[in-house]
Order: sequence, then structure tokens, then C-alpha cells
Amino acid sequence: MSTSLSRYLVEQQRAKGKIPPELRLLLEVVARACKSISHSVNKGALGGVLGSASTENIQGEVQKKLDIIANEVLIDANEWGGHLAAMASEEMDSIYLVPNRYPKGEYLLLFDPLDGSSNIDVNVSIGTIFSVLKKPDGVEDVSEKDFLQSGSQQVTAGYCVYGPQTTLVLTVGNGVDMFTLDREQGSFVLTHEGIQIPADTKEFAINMSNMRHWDDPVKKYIDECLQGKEGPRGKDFNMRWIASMVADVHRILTRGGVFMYPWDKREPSKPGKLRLMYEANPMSWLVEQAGGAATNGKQRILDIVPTQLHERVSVILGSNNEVERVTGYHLKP
Ligand code: AHM
Ligand code: MG
Repeated sequence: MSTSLSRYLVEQQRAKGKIPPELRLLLEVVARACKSISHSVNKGALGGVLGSASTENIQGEVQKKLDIIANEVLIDANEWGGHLAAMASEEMDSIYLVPNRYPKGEYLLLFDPLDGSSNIDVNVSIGTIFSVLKKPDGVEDVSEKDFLQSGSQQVTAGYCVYGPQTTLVLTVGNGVDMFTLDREQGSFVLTHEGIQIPADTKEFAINMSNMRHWDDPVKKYIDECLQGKEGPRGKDFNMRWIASMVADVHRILTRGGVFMYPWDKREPSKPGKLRLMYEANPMSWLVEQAGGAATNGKQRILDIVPTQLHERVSVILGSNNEVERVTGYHLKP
């Protein structure tokens, strides 16, 4: 018999003691929200959800209609259940406190409601990324500084990718498991357990159009990959770049590879394009839980203590030996 997400979570709570009841509720609610977002994504033009809204987010990016819809779905689903104290999102300037009319819980939820926004209108895989932290002990009135915890403090993290299949990928610190949405049953079903990323790979993911802006260690690594069998690596590499981090990371969890969005010279004052707290941290933890590695070139991403909610970071993650190699090129140029 197949295992539904609900059963899996109850078993994790009961037998393995890995998750408290409030966290189980939180994950059920996030999964329900993802189901609803999946429904809107699937409707596409028929649901009138494609195209841009006339607003910008705090990062100065034009919001798509689906960015806003997904953000609202996640807030509406999560604010009343009593499991959260506050939320933060790529699409909101500051944190969202659970309104006083609802009971408050112990957890802080962070999310990128719709990652890969540039792919929405062209019908390419996109997704929702989320990370959960605990409210610091003794804090009554949550403020932004209570969110500024390193990724190693996450209690659960995951993403849902809306592709040919809708797949929810989770960790509660006990490995990585995947659930596929069964649309007839209306529930997520456990389809892959104990995901492991191979330590070696012949596949890299990077936006090559930025090559002239990269730093030397990244140029050196990619140049060696491009030389293939005739170069120092002695093997041919393949390249993939979906421009949706969820989809690129999903491929890496499925068959290995290395993903990079490094710092580059276009905007030298920014540490990178991707956001630490709701993109890099959850993905880094998933990758580490699957036996891979994640660094910013110099240090483990999960060790970075954020100073801002929307902080950016350089990202190198995936197959262990490749991440070590690129990181080594940064540390010993
Ligand atoms: P978004 O959260 O606004 O969609 O931006 C993040 C996305 C990642 O999913 C992806 O890896 C990257 O931006 C693609 O960037 P680029 O268009 O520069 O290749
Ligand atoms: Mg994103």
C-alpha cells in the first residue's frame, strides 16, 4: 500500500520522534498550499494567472501575477492554524506577523512562493521553496532579528516543484524524501526515500552568459569542464540550466550534478543573486541531507549568520567532490 504524506508525517512523529505535532501540522498546511498553487499553475492562461502584475518586490524585480497569488495562498493557509508566530517571503518587504485574532505558535516560516518566475509564462518547471526556524526562546513579540538565524538552525525545509509532475521534497533532518501529487486522490504519495546524491558527476548547471563577469576560480572550474576528455578532468561534461533553482536542484537530487550561481562583477556589491534565507538555506540543507555539499565558495552556506532578511549569497551546491573542488579553487587560487 502506498504511503500518503499524512501517514508519513504521523509515523515520523510517532515512531521516530522526529517531529512534534505542531510541526506536522505546519507541513500538512504547507503541502496543502502547494497543492493549491499547483492547481493555479496548471490552469495557466485558462485561469488568467499568466503575465506580470504592475508591482515590484523589495529586490526591485517586477512581480508576476503568480508570484502574488502563491504568496497569498501560503499566507492564507498558514496564518490561522496556531502553529506559526510569523512568516517572511521573497515577495514581502518585511516579516508578516500572525494577526492577533489567531493563536500564535513557536515556528517561523520563510518562503520563496514561486521560484523561477521568469519561466512561468513559458510553461517551464517552477516551484515553491520553504524553510522553517524556531522562534528564539522567551521571545514574545517577534521581530525581523528573530529570523536572522543560520541555516543550521532550520527544523524543516523543502520545496515543491511544479513540472510534468508536482513533487514535494522534504527534510526534517533525517534524510530527504520525495512525494508525488496524485491528482485523482488529491494527496501527496511517498515515491522516493532516502535520496542520495552521487559524489561525482559529469553535469554542471550555471548561467554561461555571465561567464565574462565571473571570478577566476569559477572561470577556471568551468574552463576545465569545457575541455572535456582532452583537459585536466579527463572526462566530457554536460551542461543544464533551467533558470528555476527548484528544477535544477531537483535534477541534482535525482541524478547528481553541481549547481552554481556565483558572485559576479555585474553588481559587485551584492554577494550573489540568490537569497540566503529562503532559497540557499533550504536547498543547502536538502543537498547536505542527501550526502552533497553547499558552500558560497569560502564557507558552508548553513554556517552563515544572516544580517538581513533578504540577504543574498553566492551558491555552489550538489555532488560532494565537485563542490569541494570549486571551493578549493576559491580558497587556494
Ligand atoms: P526568482 O526567485 O525571482 O525566480 O529568481 C531566482 C531564480 C532561480 O530560480 C534561478 O536559478 C535563477 O533565478 C535564474 O537566474 P538567471 O535568469 O539569471 O539565469
Ligand atoms: Mg527564487
